[in-house]
Amino acid sequence: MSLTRIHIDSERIRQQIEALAVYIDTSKPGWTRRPFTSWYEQGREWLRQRMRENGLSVRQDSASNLIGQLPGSEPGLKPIMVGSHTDTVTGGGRFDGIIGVIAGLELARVLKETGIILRHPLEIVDFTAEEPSEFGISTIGSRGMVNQLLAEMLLRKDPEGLVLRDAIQRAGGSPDDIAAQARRSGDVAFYLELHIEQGPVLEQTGNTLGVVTGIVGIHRFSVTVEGAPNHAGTTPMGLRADALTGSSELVLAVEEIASQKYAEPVVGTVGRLFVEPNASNVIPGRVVFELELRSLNTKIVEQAAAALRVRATQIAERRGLSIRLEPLSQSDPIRVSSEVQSIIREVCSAIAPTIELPSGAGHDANQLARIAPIGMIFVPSEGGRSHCPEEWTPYAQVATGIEAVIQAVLLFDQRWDALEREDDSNGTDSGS
Ligand code: HGY
Ligand code: MN
Ligand code: MN
Repeated sequence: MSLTRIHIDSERIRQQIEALAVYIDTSKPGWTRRPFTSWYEQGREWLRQRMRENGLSVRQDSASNLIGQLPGSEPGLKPIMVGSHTDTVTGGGRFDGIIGVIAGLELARVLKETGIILRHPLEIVDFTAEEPSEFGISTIGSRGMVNQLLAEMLLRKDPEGLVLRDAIQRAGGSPDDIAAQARRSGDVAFYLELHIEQGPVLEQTGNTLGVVTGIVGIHRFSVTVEGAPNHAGTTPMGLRADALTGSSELVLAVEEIASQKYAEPVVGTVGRLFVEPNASNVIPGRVVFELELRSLNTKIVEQAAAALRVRATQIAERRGLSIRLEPLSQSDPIRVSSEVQSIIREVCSAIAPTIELPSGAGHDANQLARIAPIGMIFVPSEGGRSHCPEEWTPYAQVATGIEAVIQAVLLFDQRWDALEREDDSNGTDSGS
């Protein structure tokens, strides 16, 4: 495919990423901008101004997603949506999610400067709270947009007692309207997200762009292990019901079970754990931790989760503990349709060395796939690192990814009707 190239100034990209990167909680390591915090709101105010400067009209929807809009030349068409998230994990980096939103700003800037008017309306979205939040739920804004933010979830509290629905209200949403205002299947013509790979494949294969073929589903659980708190000095080893050693055995079981051979890869992680009473001379009486399992195939995740439940029962019986695994949140794996992949591949391979690959990270695209065809484009992560201060992508590679997004939107805008007839629409894969 011959493309009229669009030059994206990597210096401007650097300035925008670095400008947003100042709105962080400097008491935490790396770049930390947790959702529903003052730093997050300051970052969103910066984003509102950039959206307006680039000719977008700005609003927030009922789930508090920040949306910049442009009308299309054929208003009857549904919008093309480009977005991602600007919240980070604690101790995260400057690129995860952020470059997908910056790509949307650049697209709006190019349209404004060239005078190109797309056939479809355009929406640039900063989805609220994509990362696992203090409420135990990730992709809060995109779940809300597609009516997957259930009543039970809205009533969840964070450790300080803040209720999620109130957090959404404070952030500019209107939780009571989420269900009524949710987007339904067909309300969005196409969703495209630029993201860092957060893994090693692009770098190790010498590619600059990745055409995402699928996105893992994530099942997260809260595990509560209860034993008997007791004196660390006077309680003989054989008479203990130690909640932490029992938890440690189960954490190692997550690693063991996820490392077994399955038809498709599985990963399992425990990244967050609380010990009570957390004192050096008290045998831990209670431990609460969060565990997550991921795969492109739901049935395999369910198989691994079932094996973990069996192991938890065995550990509980042997150690005189009670162990509860409670579902926290779940996202379905996504297969990107072959038609979407081929258009993205056509664009990317005309711009830079390109490879197809699945995403081991979850994204807002997992939720948007419930109502629209989705596509994702990756750029490399240096050393495959992410969710840490070492997260790094050369600005020139970010600029290449942004050009790929802009070129892909221009192409989808022209070819969309053919795509709409496409039977092979992507769907959530329930692990067939
Ligand atoms: O956890 C994830 O996969 C994503 O970075 N939120
Ligand atoms: Mn992330
Ligand atoms: Mn992300």
